[in-house]
Amino acid sequence: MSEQLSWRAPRALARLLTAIENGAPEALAQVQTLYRQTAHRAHIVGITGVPGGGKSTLVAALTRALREQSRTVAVLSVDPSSPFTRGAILGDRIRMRGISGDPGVFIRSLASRSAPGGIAAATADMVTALDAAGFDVIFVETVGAGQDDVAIARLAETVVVVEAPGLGDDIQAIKAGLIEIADILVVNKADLPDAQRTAQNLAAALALGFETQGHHGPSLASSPQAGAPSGRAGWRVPVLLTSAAHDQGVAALIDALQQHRAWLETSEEGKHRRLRQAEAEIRARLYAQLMRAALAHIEHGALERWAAQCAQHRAHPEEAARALLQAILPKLCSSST
Ligand SMILES: Nc1nc2c(ncn2[C@@H]2O[C@H](COP(=O)(O)OP(=O)(O)OP(=O)(O)O)[C@@H](O)[C@H]2O)c(=O)[nH]1
Ligand SMILES: [Mg+2]
Repeated sequence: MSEQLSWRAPRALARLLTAIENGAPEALAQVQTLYRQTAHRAHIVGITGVPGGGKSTLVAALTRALREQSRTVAVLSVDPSSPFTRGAILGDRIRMRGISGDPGVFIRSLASRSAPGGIAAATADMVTALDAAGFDVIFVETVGAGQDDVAIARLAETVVVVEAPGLGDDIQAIKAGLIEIADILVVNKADLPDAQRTAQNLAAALALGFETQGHHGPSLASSPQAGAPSGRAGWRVPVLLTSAAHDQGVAALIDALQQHRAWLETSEEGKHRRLRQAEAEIRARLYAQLMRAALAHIEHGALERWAAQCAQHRAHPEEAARALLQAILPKLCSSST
C-alpha cells in the first residue's frame, strides 16, 4: 500500500475501486488487508426496491441531509443490467442540487457484468475500500430483482426497501420477497395519491409475517441453524413515508437509520447477524472459488460433450455434473488455485 486511503483523496480511491472491479490481484490483496484493518466504521446501508420507486432520488436527498450534519457519504450504485446510466443520473441529480465538488460525497456506479469475481464480490470489496477511506455512511443502491438483494442482505447493516404508490400492484415488494430483507420500509412518492394506502398494505403484510412465520432476518443463502435468533428479532420494521423529490420525510428516515444501527450495536441479534452475514459471504466466495477452480480444470470440451448428451436426454445434467466433478477432484486437491 503506497499511500493512506482517504476520502480526501478521491482520485486514489477511484483508482483502487476500478482495480477492484477489474479483479486486479494487487487490489484484491490490498482489500484483504484493508478488511482486517477496518472493522465496522461506516454505516453500510443497502437501498433496494422496485425499479423507478425513487431509490436514487432518495439516496441523493439523504446525502444532502447527511452533509448538512457534516457526515461524509459514499454511494455505490449497483446495476448489472445497464452500464453507466443510473450512476450518472444520480451524479447529475446531486450536482444539480449543489453538492458539486464536495469531497465529502463520493459516487460510483458498478455496472459491469464482467467483474471477474462476480458483481457481489466486487461490491463487497468496493464497500470495504470505501469504509477504509473513512466515509461515515455508505449507500449501496441495487434494483430489487432477486440475486443482488440476497447479496445486499449479506453486506448491508441496514436494508432500506423503497416502495412507491402507482407502480401498478401495491404488493410488488411482497411478491419480490423484498419485505423479508427490509429493516426499514419506505413508501416514497408520498406526494402521490394512494401513498397512505400503500403504507397501510405494507404494514399489514409485515404484521402478517410476524404472525405466520415469526419475524425472520435477511434471507441469506442459508441460515446456520433453523430457529436461531434472527437478525431482526426485537427490531420493529418501521414503515415510513417520504417524498424524496421534495426532501420530505428524509430526517425521519435518517433517525430510523441511526436507531437501527444503535440497535445492531447493542443487541445480541446484531452480533448474530454479523456472524450470519460473514458465513453467507464465505459460502458465496467458496462457491465462486470452487466454480473457478472447477472450470479451470475441466478437460477442454468435456462440458460441451456432456451438454450434447443432455440436450438429447441421453444423460441427465446431474449425472454430467457428477462425472465432471469426479474427473477434476484429484486435480483440485493437488492444486492451490
Ligand atoms: N412524485 C414523485 N416522484 C418522485 C419522487 N422521488 C422520485 N421521483 C421520480 O421517480 C422517478 C424515478 O426516480 P429514481 O430516483 O430514478 O428511481 P430509482 O428507484 O432509483 O429507479 P431505478 O434505479 O431506475 O430503479 C424519477 O422520475 C423521479 O423524479 C417523489 O418523492 N415524488
Ligand atoms: Mg436508481
